[in-house]
Amino acid sequence: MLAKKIQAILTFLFALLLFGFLYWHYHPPLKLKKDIVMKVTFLPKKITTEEALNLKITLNHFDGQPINNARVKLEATMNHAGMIPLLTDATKTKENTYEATINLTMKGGWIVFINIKLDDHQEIKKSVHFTTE
Ligand SMILES: [Cu+2]
Repeated sequence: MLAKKIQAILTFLFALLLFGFLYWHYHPPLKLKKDIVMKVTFLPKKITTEEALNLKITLNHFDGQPINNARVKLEATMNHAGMIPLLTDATKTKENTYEATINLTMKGGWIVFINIKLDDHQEIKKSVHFTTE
């Protein structure tokens, strides 16, 4: 009886592992355009509906040269239907750095899409997931 239970648990864990593996392969980390390095950091570390989320995006070329005239737009949407997405533009705050503040007003899973347009018309898109408490 116990052996059967253990077998069931092991089968479940194996299925979970397999699913995780497939998920990873179908959603590989987004490859950015050649020569561009994007870093996304955010505050606060614990995201709640009471405190605004501050996102900081830095853009550089691979050789370290800053990218200073990008246009950075953010779209925050929840992982369920029926919500109006929140749109905002990030402001350039210093060399290579773009910042935006978003109020994630509902508890649950959020996806923030970061859309970047470079002055050579290249576009970069990346999404970041957050969970508000
Ligand atoms: Cu919602």
